[in-house]
Amino acid sequence: MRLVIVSNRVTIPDRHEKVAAGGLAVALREALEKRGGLWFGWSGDVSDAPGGQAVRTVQRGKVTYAVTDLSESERQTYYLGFSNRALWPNMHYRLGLTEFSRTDYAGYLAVNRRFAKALIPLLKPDDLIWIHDYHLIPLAAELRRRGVTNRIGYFHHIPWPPAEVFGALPFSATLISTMGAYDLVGVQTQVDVRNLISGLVSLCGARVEGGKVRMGRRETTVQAFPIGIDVEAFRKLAAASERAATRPIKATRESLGARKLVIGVDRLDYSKGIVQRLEAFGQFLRSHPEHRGRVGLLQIAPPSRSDVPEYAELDRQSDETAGRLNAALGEFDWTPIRVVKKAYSRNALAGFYRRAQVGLVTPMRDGMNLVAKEYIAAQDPADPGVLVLSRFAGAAQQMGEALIVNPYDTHEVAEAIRTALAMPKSERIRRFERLYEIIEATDIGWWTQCYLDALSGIEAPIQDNAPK
Ligand code: ADQ
Repeated sequence: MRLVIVSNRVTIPDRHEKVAAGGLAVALREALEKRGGLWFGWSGDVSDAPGGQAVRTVQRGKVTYAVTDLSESERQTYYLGFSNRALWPNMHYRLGLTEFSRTDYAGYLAVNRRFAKALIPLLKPDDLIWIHDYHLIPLAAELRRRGVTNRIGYFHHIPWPPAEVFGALPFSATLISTMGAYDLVGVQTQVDVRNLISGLVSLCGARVEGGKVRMGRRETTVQAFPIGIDVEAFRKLAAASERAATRPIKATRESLGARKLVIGVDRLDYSKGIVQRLEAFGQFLRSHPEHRGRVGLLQIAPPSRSDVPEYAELDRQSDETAGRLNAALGEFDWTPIRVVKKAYSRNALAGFYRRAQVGLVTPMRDGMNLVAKEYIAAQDPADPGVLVLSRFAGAAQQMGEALIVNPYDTHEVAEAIRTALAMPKSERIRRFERLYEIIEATDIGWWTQCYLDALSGIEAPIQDNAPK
């Protein structure tokens, strides 16, 4: 069976690309290359020219990339609007930040319709179709409506909130009912499974039978598939960084000297708890002044979605918080917090993680959080650092040997930093070994394989009766 992947953004690999960018994109590309396949989605470009939204295809080996531009109004409504100002905050349990507009919702549905129409001519009868993430929830229903009977799976990368929270979103019942068009819905954790199923039951009257959700004549399996990383590749990158003389790694080594390093790496997003984390680090330095001058926090946070006002506000807030804490606590020869708003290569990131005694991963809510896994993969097994992890990251379900914290409790996070810095080597090694074992056993290859086995093992779907 050929694999067809659909995701909001598609990056066509450079013909001469040597070093993989890592993570999900690479894993999916590998799965496609193995079987041969098609990857469809937005090119990332905006075009209002006539014909600008036509589908362009590019062949790379056994993989066909098919991309379309968005119009400016589609970008505003589908992408920035409904996906990122309504669904994203709602699904991260942030009702106060959820901005709903009917125009945005109509744009979201229209892009899903347009994607379905554009994809159909490219499909073959036994293609296995795998759709990714919240931008494209109604896509399978649009495909079914047009007669597509292939197996279709969906993977939801972000949390699925409780029915009470999701139900606050206008049209939530209509939107969640479109899940019934999938044969398999994958989410990150058992909590997400429970929330999604209870949403399906309470918002659109689905019945649960033998572990499957039944809506009309169609059955959908909802299952957790915790996403992983390429542990082995990341471990090698990190080990190589010890010898590497690349500028960022060398300069970090020199500028830190004997000082200890606490590291945070996130897209600049309010779900990641960056401002709260800076405050917790300030609290740690206030409560434990003996650490002043001896440890620093490096927060790497490249801006994302800067066109969304809530993100611009967060950018301002994190600058303000870091500036205020540095002014209050810094010394002429020591800056406690460095915020760097840049994307770094995988090599450089791996080197930073390895150099850091503490990995501070404290999202307010996160589907999984790959940084937690990258931090562990990058450690020196003979002298590993300690992961401080929010209980609200999906990763906490698997990584109980981290120091688990509530990111809303500044004091608790501050104390966890202190505990991590003081932890004896034997305990660090014990915790690290358990964590490494878990992330290795559930790496990205395992994840892709489990998902695709489950999707292809499911009986052929019943003829179309997807919810309209
Ligand atoms: P994200 O919200 O993007 O992903 P995360 O899982 O942490 O969050 O992945 C971020 C990735 O970006 C990591 O691989 C990290 O190394 C990289 N990155 C972050 N800052 C960087 C920088 N400055 N330079 C270079 N790389 C950087 C969504 C969900 C998550 C879920 C993933 C995968 O929100 O919960 O784990 O999808 O399903």
